[in-house]
Parts: sequence; structure tokens; C-alpha cells
Amino acid sequence: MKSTSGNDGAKRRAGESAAALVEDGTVVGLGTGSTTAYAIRALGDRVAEGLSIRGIPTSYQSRALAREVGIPLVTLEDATPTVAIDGADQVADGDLVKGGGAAHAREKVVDSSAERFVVVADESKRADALSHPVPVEVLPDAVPTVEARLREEGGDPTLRAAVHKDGPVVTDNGNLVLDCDFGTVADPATLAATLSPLPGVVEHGLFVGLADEVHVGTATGVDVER
Ligand code: ABF
Repeated sequence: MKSTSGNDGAKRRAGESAAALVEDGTVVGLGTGSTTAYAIRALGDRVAEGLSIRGIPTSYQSRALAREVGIPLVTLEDATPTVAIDGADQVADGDLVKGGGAAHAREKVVDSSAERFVVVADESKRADALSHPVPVEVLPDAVPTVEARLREEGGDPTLRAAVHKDGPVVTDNGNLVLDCDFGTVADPATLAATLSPLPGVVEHGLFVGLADEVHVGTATGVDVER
């Protein structure tokens, strides 16, 4: 969960800003990625000082980090998140592209179920319009058919390859990821509605109208966008 970018200070400020919102006795959706990791670590520090919370992780990574820092964990069967804190690959007018960590299916379930969804990001994620390739989690057998449908919709899909071994990235759910370049997305809601029902698509990384606030870490502080 360590970032190799030069934005660690900004990521830390964003993560810690979101963690400071969390109140005693609440349930927290724990997102994935290096920015959210700062929030999880800050929450772990607060738990050590007596804060009582329960976390619902969105990935194997966030579960492991939460356990490491001492946050008690539950599932969506036990509780509904009061607040969810999660990162993004790109943010434009409150809409997001997520899924760089291949965890967007669980992230969308947890983040959308929270009473308050707080996005954490550094300034490099801010854009006027979404143009980042959209991660699409796909059942393995459906890759050829979904690729064809994505091309029909004007996309250019690429099967995500694993970085440290041969073969594709496999999600926590046992599926594969197509990163689909649609260029600049003029209407994220329409594209999201087009992608969701494609047979074999488990979930896509467009998060439209879900974020309640975005904490953007800068070189000197945090901009909060609502
Ligand atoms: C997760 O981690 C993803 O949905 C998003 O792709 C990524 C952001 O990671 P980072 O904070 O490391 O840039 O939230």
C-alpha cells in the first residue's frame, strides 16, 4: 500500500483530514489505495487513543492494513457504514474514476451504502472532465464478448496485466479487468448506465453522483469540495 509518487504529503493530508471526521461509535467503510491508507493509519492511531469504531474493508489490502493498525472489522451483514473513506484515480465535478487497485466492485458496494462517502485524493487527480481509462471488472469467460461491446460503445479496452508476474491481474473476486479508454467522457452518467447491464460486466469504475465530499490534499493543506 506504499505510494511511489511524489505526492505523499498531499495524500497524507487528505487521508488525515477525512479520518478526523470519524466520530466515536461509528462504522467506517475502509477504501483501498495509498491515500486511503493514510486515513486508515490515522484511524488506527485514534483507536489506540480510545476511539471506538468498527471498519468494513473494501479489499484484501485494506483488511490487512486495518488489522495491522488495530481497527476491529465487521461486514455489511453486521452493520451499515456511517461514513466511507476511499480514494480515486480521477475526480471531475464530484464524479470519479476508480479501480486502479482493481477493488472498485467492493468499493462501490461499501461506498454507496455509506451514509456519507468521503473521497480522498491529491491534486493530481483533479480534472475538468473524466478522461482516465475506465476499469471494467469482467467475468473471465466474458472477456472477448465484453471487449467487443466496449468497442461498439467507442471504447478501447486493454486487459490489465499483472505487474510482478506473467498473466493478467485477478481481482479479489476472481475476475479480470479491462481498462477501457473512452477519451474524454462527456456524460459519465450515460456511460455508466451503458456499461452496467453488459452481460459479463461485474462492475465498472465510474462512480457518478456517489461522493458527498472530496478532500483534496495540496502542497500546503486540504481543499474540501462538496
Ligand atoms: C482505490 O485506490 C481505487 O479505486 C483507486 O483506483 C485507487 C487510488 O489510489 P491512490 O490513493 O493510491 O492513488 O481507491
